[in-house]
Amino acid sequence: MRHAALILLALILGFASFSGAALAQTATTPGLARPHAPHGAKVLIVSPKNGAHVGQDVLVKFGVKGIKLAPSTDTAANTGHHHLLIDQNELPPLAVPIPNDATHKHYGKGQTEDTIHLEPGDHTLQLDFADATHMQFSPLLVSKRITIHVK
Ligand SMILES: [Cu+2]
Repeated sequence: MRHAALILLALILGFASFSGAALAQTATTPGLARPHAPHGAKVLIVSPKNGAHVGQDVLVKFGVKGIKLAPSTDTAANTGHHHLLIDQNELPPLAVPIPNDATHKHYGKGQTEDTIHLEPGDHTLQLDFADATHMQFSPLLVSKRITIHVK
């Protein structure tokens, strides 16, 4: 009897925390949802290589596997475009579109490379793949964050 009461209590508490979490999620989710990444999809910086010494004009080549590269006008599922994060220690917030500025560059035409200009010194580069609404995938489709040395 006592055992059954404990089980009932556990069920009630479990339900309460579940609905609490659902409420919290509703409160923080804006209009846009994160797209689901296909299993095995991958994003990588083809060049430059991590640790490379380069000039101030750097040709960055973007790679993607297992998901279709498309312009941001294409809203089909399992498509997206590259974003290059420059000198960012953290990814942009996941609940909103990736910001569009000099250190969060969007390649909404479906580009596969760009030449960027950097000041001398060390810089980091990371690719962050996102859908037509610039929302990051779940799970994330990001490259390794590489460091390059600009002469
Ligand atoms: Cu974008």
